Amino acid sequence: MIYTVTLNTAVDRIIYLEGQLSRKANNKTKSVTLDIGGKATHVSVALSAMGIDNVATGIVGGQNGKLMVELMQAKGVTCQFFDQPNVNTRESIILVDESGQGSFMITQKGFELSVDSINKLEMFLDKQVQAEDIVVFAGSPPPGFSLTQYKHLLNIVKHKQAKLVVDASGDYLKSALECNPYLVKPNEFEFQEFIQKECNSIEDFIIELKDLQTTVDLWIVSLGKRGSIAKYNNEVYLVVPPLVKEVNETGAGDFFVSGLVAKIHQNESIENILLYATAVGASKAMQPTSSGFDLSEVQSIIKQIEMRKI
Ligand code: TA6
Repeated sequence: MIYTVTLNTAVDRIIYLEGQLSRKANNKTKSVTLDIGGKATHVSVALSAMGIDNVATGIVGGQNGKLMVELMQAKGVTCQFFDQPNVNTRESIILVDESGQGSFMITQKGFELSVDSINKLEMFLDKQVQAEDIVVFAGSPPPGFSLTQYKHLLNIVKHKQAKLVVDASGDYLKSALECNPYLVKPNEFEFQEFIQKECNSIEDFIIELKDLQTTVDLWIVSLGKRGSIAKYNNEVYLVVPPLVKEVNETGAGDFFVSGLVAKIHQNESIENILLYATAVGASKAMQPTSSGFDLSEVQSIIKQIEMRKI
């Protein structure tokens, strides 16, 4: 089974604007829509659309939490979220203008998890997760969630001999690495923060990733529309997607992770894992919403991807 864990759930308020967003101007909205936010939630949405069984878990609260779960269930996701009383799942604001230059994302911090919520989640993972399952932790943990608590949660999964997939940044990424994850996927900014060096070109990223001493099976640095660099079994791959018409790239990284997880689950080759994930991520960027992607686009995008071992 695949489990996805979102510690800091969110509802995305996507605001579509007329023209290009500019300062000191009256920026007019065209329309506003609410969609599923948070990161691991998107992984579940994509896996369910691919027909791959999975369970989405995490902590929700209030009206926003209820809405997020309803939106996920409407997309066929099996949800096992724990409801925390007297709090509301946060809202993330996504601004999409007509400049064709990508979206703006503004996120709230979210609510602190109660001891009761954390216990429920820990007990759930401890009871359900079995050897060879895949468990995905993606997104920023909520305020007050300590590194010790984070590691404790990850170690529950690790002790079950399940595959741990982590999409986190900063100190949470460092803590995750102490739990021997199977896969980590920092983006270019998170990776530079991690290595504490600036990378000014794709070659710089390749050099740094090649030099990295790591016990992680699959390290991937995502570079947005420039693609990604992956290190697997000491081999390094550069994967470059075709230029697609980017409408709203919010969540493209989450959908990329879903493609990785789907093909890891199906025991595919590393090449197929990377090609599929890249196409799913690119397909997401072509959609206006946070949780939309078109499976029928994936095969044609795969044919246009350039991938080479370096
Ligand atoms: O990757 C996009 C997204 O999942 C949005 O839907 C938004 O809710 C946000 O990321 C949450 O990110 P965070 O790192 O704050 O958990």
